[in-house]
Amino acid sequence: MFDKLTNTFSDIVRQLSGKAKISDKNIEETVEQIKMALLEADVNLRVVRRFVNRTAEEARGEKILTGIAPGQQFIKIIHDRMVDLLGDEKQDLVLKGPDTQTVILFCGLQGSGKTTTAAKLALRLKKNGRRPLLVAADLVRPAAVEQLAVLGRQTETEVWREEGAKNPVSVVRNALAHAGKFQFDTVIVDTSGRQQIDEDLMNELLKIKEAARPDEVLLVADAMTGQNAVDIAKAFEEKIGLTGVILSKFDSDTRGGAALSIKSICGKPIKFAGTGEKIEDLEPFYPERIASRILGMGDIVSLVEKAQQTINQQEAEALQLKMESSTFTLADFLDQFKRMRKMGSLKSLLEMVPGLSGQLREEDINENEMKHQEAIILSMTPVERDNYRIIGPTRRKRIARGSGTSVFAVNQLLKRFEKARLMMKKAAKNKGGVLPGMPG
Ligand SMILES: Nc1nc2c(ncn2[C@@H]2O[C@H](COP(=O)(O)OP(=O)(O)O)[C@@H](O)[C@H]2O)c(=O)[nH]1
Ligand SMILES: [Mg+2]
Repeated sequence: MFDKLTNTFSDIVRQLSGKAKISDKNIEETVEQIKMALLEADVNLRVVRRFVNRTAEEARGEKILTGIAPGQQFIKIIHDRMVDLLGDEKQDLVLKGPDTQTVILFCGLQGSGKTTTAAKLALRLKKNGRRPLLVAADLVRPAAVEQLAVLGRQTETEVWREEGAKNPVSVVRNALAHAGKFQFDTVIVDTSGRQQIDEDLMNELLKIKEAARPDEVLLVADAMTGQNAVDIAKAFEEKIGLTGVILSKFDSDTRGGAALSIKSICGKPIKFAGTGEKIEDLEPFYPERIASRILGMGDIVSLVEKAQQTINQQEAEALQLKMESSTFTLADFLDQFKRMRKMGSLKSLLEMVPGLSGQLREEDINENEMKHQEAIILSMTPVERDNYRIIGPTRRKRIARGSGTSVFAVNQLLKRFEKARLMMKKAAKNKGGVLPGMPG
């Protein structure tokens, strides 16, 4: 799933991540690439349009954060839009307390995976300490009841079945009574499907729904059918009313369009994804994780997030001004060290920046050394911090002693500071992003 999409997005991410400047032309070109990729992945046209429009709009309006490469900020925007598309937050099932029954109704077309998924969910709930009862209410397909019985044995879940029954509504009523009497806390109803959506199916489902008063109405949609799955979801939502979707066959080699369109088109969240034929193959659907996977770039996103949390916008702007007017002092340098620390371990931070870690010498990512450098600056007087040029040999000796380091270390720090100053001046000129406090 998503292989091709991931390839395209990885390319886009690679192109953007190094960019020190994002022009309107970059934005146009990128959203055009995204558009093509999404359409090719069979994402609904309306969804694609909305996606690229919002992404471009946000990218144009974004304030450039000092300390973060604009390219990376743009990637973060794409990522966030993608998370939105997939459903924002992970949606849990509504599960009620132990003294009452939670009823979960499964629906969907024939072969979409209802029966298998019902059993998978029962197994999952059992592992979470619940006591589910499976109900065989598919009386249309001859072997359906037997199929559920087999799955019930496999998952050690009791199955409510009625030999020779004709009316699924009465089967469901009896099952509910049984569940109440024997303290099952979750009742999972498997229903029949059809080759395609028809009146009979919808009427039967509506009757079952009326009798079961379900807490969850889950549509099992086959991811392999792409756009068709989206249309089906929309139809079921309109006729029956859903609380969520389970996307089955997520393990298949499909283009992912269904996953990316369903939430926007039918308005209901994907709650689980079926990831294989085995009974354990059901996973909660995490929009965040899947978006990162599609973009192949979870690391950049967490980097930008971390920086956004840490760098106060005002601070950043003040710094930008300083960089531009080259009044960047040792005191600012010290601030930057502190900020880096706040952002977490320097090493882990740098490892998240593609292409950067390789360029750094070991001494640059030595955190111990960073502490020494902080100590050196702390041993300077405010006047010295303001104007590094006055720090001659005598002062260097004093600072070395005060900070418990050596004159050599003080010399090195000053050299590095000069280099950083230079680099920042350059970066400020083209509004480029350098990591705050990155010694050259
Ligand atoms: N690979 C894969 N196959 C699945 C998945 N879910 C269901 N299937 C298969 O799809 C077929 C139809 O499933 P079934 O539960 O009988 O569908 P139903 O007619 O909707 O009840 C079966 O062969 C299942 O093994 C899944 O997540 N991945
Ligand atoms: Mg079935």
